[in-house]
Amino acid sequence: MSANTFALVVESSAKHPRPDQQFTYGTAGFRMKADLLDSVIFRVGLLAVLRSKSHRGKTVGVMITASHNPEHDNGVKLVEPLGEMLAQAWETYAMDLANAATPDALVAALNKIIAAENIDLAQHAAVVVARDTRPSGPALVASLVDGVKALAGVITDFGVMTTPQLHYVTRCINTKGTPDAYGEPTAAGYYKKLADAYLKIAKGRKPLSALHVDAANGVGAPALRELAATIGDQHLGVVIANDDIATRGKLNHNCGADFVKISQKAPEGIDLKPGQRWCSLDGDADRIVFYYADASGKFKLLDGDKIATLAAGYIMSLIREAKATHADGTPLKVGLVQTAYANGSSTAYVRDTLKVPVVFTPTGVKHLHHEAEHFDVGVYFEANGHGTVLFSKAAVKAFEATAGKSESERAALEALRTLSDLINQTVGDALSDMLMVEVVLLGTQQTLEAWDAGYTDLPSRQEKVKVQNRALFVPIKADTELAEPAGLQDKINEQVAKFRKGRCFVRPSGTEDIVRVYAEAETVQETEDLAYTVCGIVFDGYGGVGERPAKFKRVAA
Ligand code: 16G
Ligand code: MG
Repeated sequence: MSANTFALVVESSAKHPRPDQQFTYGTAGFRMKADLLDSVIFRVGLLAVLRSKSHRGKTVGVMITASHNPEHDNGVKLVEPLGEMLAQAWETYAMDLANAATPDALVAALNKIIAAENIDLAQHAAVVVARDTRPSGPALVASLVDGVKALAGVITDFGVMTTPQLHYVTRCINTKGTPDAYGEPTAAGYYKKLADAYLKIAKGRKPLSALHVDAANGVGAPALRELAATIGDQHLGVVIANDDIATRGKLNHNCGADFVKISQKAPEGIDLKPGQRWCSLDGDADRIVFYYADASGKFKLLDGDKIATLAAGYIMSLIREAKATHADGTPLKVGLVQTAYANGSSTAYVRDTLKVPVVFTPTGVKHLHHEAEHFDVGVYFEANGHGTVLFSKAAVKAFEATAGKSESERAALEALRTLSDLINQTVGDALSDMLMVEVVLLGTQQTLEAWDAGYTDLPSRQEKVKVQNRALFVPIKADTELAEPAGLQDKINEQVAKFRKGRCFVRPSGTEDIVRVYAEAETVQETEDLAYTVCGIVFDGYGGVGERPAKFKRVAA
């Protein structure tokens, strides 16, 4: 293609100059300080048009968010037509475009994608975009619009939405009018779909006590308010805390799912009383964790692992009750997908008590999602609270085709059908997961304490170490070990062997310029010792930068 075809691209890209910076499409897309993102997002607009054309004009989604990260960060990720994360090969294209240093290089990168993917430039292209509540969002949407228009794509701006809502509308648009129609492609359609499914199960049941929701001062606050209004307060009592999206600096600040999970304490400024039920969303409402204070006032966390076991246990019991099988009588395959961050106790509970097979993948939703698709009912959750339950076409068919011989069989089948509507099939969704948990607890009239009693978490600890070059750390075996730097894994193993129930791994973050250290052991003290010892080993021997945190331990040579 001649440079002429791209005259508008070259002209527009001059308005979005590229800073001298290397950009990486990581675990969750491009993510960094918002003021570095203008050129990247313009170029993501170009890429989104090409992706749509390569899907023969199907609509591609773009979400502008930095999730649980600080308010001054922002980010962007692309969503495939059925709501999945961007295909891996296209991540490379995204980086080629973002890092092209001159107009000529940009045109060359575009031509390379067009040739490799055999794209017909005359093909129509459609893109939808939404953003979270970050102040930098509107300007970045404008950059994206410029990019989409520079390649003559059509763009629809859905304004402020949660990340899962953007995934939902993308799938709805592309399935509208087909047998796989997913719903109305609007925010209202999303609330109605969830509310209808929830009410089918909740109506006629004794409501639980109010659920207090920390909305991280983000988009989850207005979204939950809409959802709760659509459901009606006689069937779901929610009390929303941290719902200030107007005041700068509050988003995710000392609150939200990530803060609660990492610091293992309640958000600051809330009054957590024994007997209350609490949960926290993250800044774009695709993660959720629950918690409560026990009788002595001690903070107790119910993280993604606990949600996964609750869901898997409940769905297994429904399948048994419904006697649902494939048409040929073979049982439905239920499985659970976890990452290295899953608490060891949860894995043991799933395998030994629930008797559900467990599969491990590297960190990052796309890996878990993909693996969960191999089951009829694939439950996947990261410990951080991101996850969902996927139902295969065959499973949905089984729920529909099975007649049900008794009242209880029919009720279980109806519950399974409803769950497949209630649970977001595109991506982990805090609001959908919240309703899923409520439905399970309603069905069994369980308190958070009773839910928590299934198994006891081993103490765990997550730490960060700032290093010169995190790319030197090469994880293998689903992030549980390091292939490089040479020798480091042996040193970690040597430490782990000293602790009862010790487990520890180091991996480079895909979203921040650090490496992460995870440790668990029999006691809190041992867990901290193990974590800080390994942090010290990494910092001292493998390029630690900045001030050495005093808590990091030194190992005698
Ligand atoms: C992103 C991922 C999440 C992963 C986390 C790891 C999505 C939607 N989210 O938040 O799955 O756990 O990154 O972050 O893909 P890290 O690489 O910085 O530890
Ligand atoms: Mg998030």
